Amino acid sequence: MKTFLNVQDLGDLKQALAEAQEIKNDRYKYCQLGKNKTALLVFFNNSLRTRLSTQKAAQNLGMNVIVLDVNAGAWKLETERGVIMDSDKSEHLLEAIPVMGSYCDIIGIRSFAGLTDREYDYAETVYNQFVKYSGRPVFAMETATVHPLQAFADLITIAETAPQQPVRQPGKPIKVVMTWAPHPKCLPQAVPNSFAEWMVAASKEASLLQRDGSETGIEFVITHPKGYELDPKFVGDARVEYDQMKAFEGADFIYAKNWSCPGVTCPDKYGQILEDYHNLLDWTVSERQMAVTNDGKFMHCLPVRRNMIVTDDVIESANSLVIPEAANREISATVVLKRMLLSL
Ligand code: AN0
Ligand code: CP
Repeated sequence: MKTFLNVQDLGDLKQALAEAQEIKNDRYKYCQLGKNKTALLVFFNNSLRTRLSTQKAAQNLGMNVIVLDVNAGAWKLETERGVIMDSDKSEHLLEAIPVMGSYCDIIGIRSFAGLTDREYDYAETVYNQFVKYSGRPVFAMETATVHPLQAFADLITIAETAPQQPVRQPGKPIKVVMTWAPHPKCLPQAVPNSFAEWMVAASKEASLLQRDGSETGIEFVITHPKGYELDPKFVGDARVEYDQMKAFEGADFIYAKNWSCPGVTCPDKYGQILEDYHNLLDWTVSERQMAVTNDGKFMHCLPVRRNMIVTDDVIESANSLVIPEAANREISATVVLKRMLLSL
């Protein structure tokens, strides 16, 4: 595996889940694979989970790890070609990338969307420059439009929790609902894009998960206020239900996330908040909505703002998966790095 951006990069999901289980059973099984290999993790944005879990994953595989916080001590980088560099940016990414590539074997990139120029963001300009100029395999640690390490960890979490969900009707697929929730800041669409992309791919496999001793598939539903429609490239033919309570009915998993306007149905509003969050606080996930689910589990990628996205009661309940979900980031990253090491 030379790149990791989209679900297709991982290939067969059943196989990927089996590899995740193998790593979970013994996370040091491939501790010789990365000997004398170096992972460089480049952060243009803040992180807690991605930084720690990816570093741990590389160490599980016996790799050396270098972490670079671009905004804390490196030269400020210009990312656009053609500009006269008379601002505070001392170095161009087009020199910095091959230099970084010369010190490592695999590169991870965290570079969020700017949320002003949709075309620039959705072309994955920064990530693709790393692919083109580093000469190394590159994986996304949340780029402008995707966060595949998160989505893979989410799939692992759902797969291992699904067998414990109560069965309402035998043969019924596991119902997974992704809900928009309020937030005071403009956030990227990377997490919901990837979660949708991965759930759509998972729902195409009729027998990916286990429940009640038999194999079952996924029914995926997205709910959000009008205007927050995600890019069809990621949501495909997924069902969108604008009535949040209706979407939650019978759900086995609730996946909450805020995102700013993706600019699909209103291109001039790309990256913006469409309506003051004070008017949309009934979208905050609370016991009121959870009551109509099938004893639904609550998921969020974290960091989460309590009592904006989700109430204290729901995130602290026995049905909250946020901590095991974050722990599975080490597993998803170990599988991805293992695959990349095997392709060197
Ligand atoms: C980021 C986002 O929404 O994309 C990172 C989530 C993993 N969240 C914030 O900036 C709060
Ligand atoms: N979920 C996630 O990627 O968290 P961080 O932003 O803390 O890495």
